[in-house]
Amino acid sequence: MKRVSLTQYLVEEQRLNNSIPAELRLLIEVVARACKTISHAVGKGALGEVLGTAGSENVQGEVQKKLDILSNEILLEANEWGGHLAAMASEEMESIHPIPNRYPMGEYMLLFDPLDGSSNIDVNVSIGTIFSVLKAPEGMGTPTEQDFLQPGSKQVAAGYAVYGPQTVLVLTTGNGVNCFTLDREMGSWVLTQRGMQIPADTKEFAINASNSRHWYPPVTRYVDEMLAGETGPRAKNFNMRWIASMVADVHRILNRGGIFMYPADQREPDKAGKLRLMYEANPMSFLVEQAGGAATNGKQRMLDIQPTSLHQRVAVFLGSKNEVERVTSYHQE
Ligand code: AHM
Ligand code: MG
Repeated sequence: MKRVSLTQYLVEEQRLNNSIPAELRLLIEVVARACKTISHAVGKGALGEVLGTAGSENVQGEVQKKLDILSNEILLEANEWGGHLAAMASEEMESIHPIPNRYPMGEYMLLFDPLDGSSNIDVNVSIGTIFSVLKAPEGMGTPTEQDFLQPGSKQVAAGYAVYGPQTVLVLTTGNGVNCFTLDREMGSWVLTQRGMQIPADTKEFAINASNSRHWYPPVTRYVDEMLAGETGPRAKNFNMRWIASMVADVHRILNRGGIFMYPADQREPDKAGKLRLMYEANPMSFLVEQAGGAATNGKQRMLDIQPTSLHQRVAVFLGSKNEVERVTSYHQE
């Protein structure tokens, strides 16, 4: 089989569809290279003295793991010098990170969750990096948080890496979804799946069921109906999977379908869910839509939401189209 590298894919995609200008290609290659470095650090585990907590908290009040901080630094350093970016933002940093003056400023803005699935780091379960790329608004001066607050439909690229039994990179630039596998001996990303598609129907769902007593009625109804199985209103049996790393759950769904949910619940009525809109829900929703699936917050299309702050949270329903539409319609009834 002829191997197509990430670079070759990006160059040919630009030639065919004019969708990946040189600066965006550089950006994607730099992010992919950083993911390679993170994958290497993750793979060392205890031998690299990278496990455990760092003794600090991020802006969301969550304990930071050593690898959270290391991954954040790897992505920042990799992306500062190339001249392709105006600013970055991350789950692990309260405010945005403008490109230092000593480097030229580019027209893109990069957001990331450097290491998603933090609770799985120390137990050797798949974790990953999620990223989202926006364009700087026309005429932007010194970048501010406000410049990042664009709806997900404005993303020009999005992707994630999974650090699991294999390290993979899943990418969209708005023209379908492709998967690259890291060849660990060669150190290169090789195209292994073209045009990933999520089937519209599924028998698999993912939700943290330990929160069920706090759910709002539409979510309870939807999950109860699935749990009722063959003799219930859905007249079929469903299976449940929950990895607690969004990257790994979404990767399963892109490969064989399913629905992933992280709803808002009644514990803290003011909190719109757990996951973050700008660097978790939006990039994943872009990928899912590009693969023929759907993504909402229960009420509206995820990618249409106008963000109001960098770290805002959002309820998430994404995956197989017919299931996402069903649970969204329950919220409207
Ligand atoms: P993180 O960004 O701090 O790792 O949190 C996000 C993760 C998601 O990957 C995952 O879907 C969810 O949190 C798991 O939540 P729970 O702890 O309720 O299982
Ligand atoms: Mg995360």
